Amino acid sequence: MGLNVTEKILQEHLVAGRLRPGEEIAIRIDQTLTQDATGTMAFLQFEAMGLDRVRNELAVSYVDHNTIQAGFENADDHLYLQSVAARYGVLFSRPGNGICHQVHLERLGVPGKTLLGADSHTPTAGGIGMLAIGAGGLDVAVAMAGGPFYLTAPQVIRIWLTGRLRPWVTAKDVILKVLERFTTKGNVGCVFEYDGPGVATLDVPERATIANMGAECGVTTSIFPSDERTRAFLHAQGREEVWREIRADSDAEYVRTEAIDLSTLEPLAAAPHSPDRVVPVASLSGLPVQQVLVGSCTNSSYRDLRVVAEILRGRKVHPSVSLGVAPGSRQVLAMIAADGTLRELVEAGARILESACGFCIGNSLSPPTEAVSLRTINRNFEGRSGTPSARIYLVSPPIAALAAFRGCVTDPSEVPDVAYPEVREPERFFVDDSMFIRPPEEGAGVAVIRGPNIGEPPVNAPLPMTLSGVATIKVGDKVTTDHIMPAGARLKYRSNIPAYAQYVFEPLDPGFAKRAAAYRDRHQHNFIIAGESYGQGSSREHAAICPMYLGVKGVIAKSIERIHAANLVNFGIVPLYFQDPKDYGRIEAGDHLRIEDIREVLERGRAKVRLANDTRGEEIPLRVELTERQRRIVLSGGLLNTVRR
Ligand code: MIC
Ligand code: SF4
Repeated sequence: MGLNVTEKILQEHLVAGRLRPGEEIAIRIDQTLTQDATGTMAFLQFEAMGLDRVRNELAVSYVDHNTIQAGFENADDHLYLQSVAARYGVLFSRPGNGICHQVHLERLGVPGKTLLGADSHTPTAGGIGMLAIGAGGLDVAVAMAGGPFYLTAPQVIRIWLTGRLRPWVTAKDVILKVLERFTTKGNVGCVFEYDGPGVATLDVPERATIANMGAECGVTTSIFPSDERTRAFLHAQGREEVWREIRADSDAEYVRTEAIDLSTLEPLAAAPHSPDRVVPVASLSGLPVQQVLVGSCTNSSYRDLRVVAEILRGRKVHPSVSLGVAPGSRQVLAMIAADGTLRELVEAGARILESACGFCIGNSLSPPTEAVSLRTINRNFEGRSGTPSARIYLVSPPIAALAAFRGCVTDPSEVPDVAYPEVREPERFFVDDSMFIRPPEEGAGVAVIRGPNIGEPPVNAPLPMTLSGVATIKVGDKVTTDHIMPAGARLKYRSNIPAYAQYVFEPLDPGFAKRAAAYRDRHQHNFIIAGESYGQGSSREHAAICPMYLGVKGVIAKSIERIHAANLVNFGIVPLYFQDPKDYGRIEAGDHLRIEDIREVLERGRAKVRLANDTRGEEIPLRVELTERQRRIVLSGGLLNTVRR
């Protein structure tokens, strides 16, 4: 039987298990990436493992998230990251070099290799045929230590592309179409593999946009074949030597095929407050817009910015709109500066922003109260922009550009006088790797700099015999890690768990942290009760570490997203599932809950456990979905405890 691209790469990297969908496998990780918001914790954990040097092929530490530096905290993190990179043999990408995913695609990604990144959008590198997976920082620390990465052998879904995109329709609309069909939930354990004659019509930056935002569906990763266009991209980046062809065999099998005819797509938008609330742009036509932001790891390539500049050439940003543009990397910035694109943007009235995540993570440019903001980013969760009442729509760069000068959402059919710009892929990208700092051959003598913001990774005690405490919070469906552990203004506490833990569930229940800490101090365990698809979105393991710090011992949910479930295990919190989703209605916040024999259940590998709701005098059956390895981790109170041993 032939293999698909995903299976080929997994096969080459398999160190344990069998490639049968649903079974746990372990793979060797070639490259790792971390960014500053997840990286400080990942490196503190790496240090706790007591090794002298990273052991994987290439470890890169990017600084791109917390570049606002209001207060000393971010700058302290950067110094720590730079020094710890030199100490342990990690390539350091300085602030200003760009957003990790964009830069990795340009300068370091290699078709056919594996990449594990402490960021949910790591699959961006699937645009060049790399098997790139997002994970929590601790899993990445283990990979840097040379350990394998454990995952469920995926169900590979083929997305079969035919036709060619029409003018005004872009890669963003392809992935929005995918989101419309698959939604943000129910795709755990799947991989999207793109194939078909339409693939060759898309260049690498377009493929990267599609692979990037597959993260919103919750899939393990998305991947494109590595073909002649991949080769052309790598050639233009001056690194054709890393190219190799990787295609699915003609008799490869997939669990399912979903076809998309590119030529039938229209411009789409994701409406507030979820990336899967997909509507045609035409249906929003005329909606007044106060802010337009172009950037993020989804849409900040040279092509994306060129399209915006061409549409705006000779036009001015509408007086009621504030337009911001953030080039995804220093390479993109240098290129738009050299060819006049930057000047066109400035002449139109754009605010030029740093090559970093910036507004995408809500650390700046929050829109006004109740404003409509059109953004080319990937997530529009409520409040993520920093303005809870704002309505964020996710759109493509050309749709953003039209709104910027018109002042309202505009379907291209309404402006026949505006020509759709044809942008050619550059034959040569601007290449200058001087913003990467290479580690010295020998790091033992390098001092690691720890400012007052750099804490210790918290340790957890082994799982108690009995869990007994309170349903401290009950939340609904699709609660994201932005709800659990807000970023934006709170992001600067990422290296300081006691400080950051004060904000757990802040957007949903600002009293949660105090309540949970009080129960913890009275030796009560905290439980979180959740609906479907709990922990969507980012990979931030702080959404597990900080609850752990507050004494959360169990999450009882209808379903939990992949990265978050792994993070809970890594920090010794037991993920449990309602056997009957209707039982969700049999627990209310404040109920007293008890699981008598949790240790025994895990030790014996049992798949079921009974939860006593003492407040109501009822018993609720729950499912345990942990592998043998995960049971051991939870029993010992988290991965760091087992790794140390
Ligand atoms: C995000 O887009 O939510 C982030 C910020 O990049 C996160 C990582 C983090 O929380 O640091 C992600 O996507 O994993
Ligand atoms: Fe940065 Fe936004 Fe991409 Fe996350 S989604 S890596 S915050 S640009």
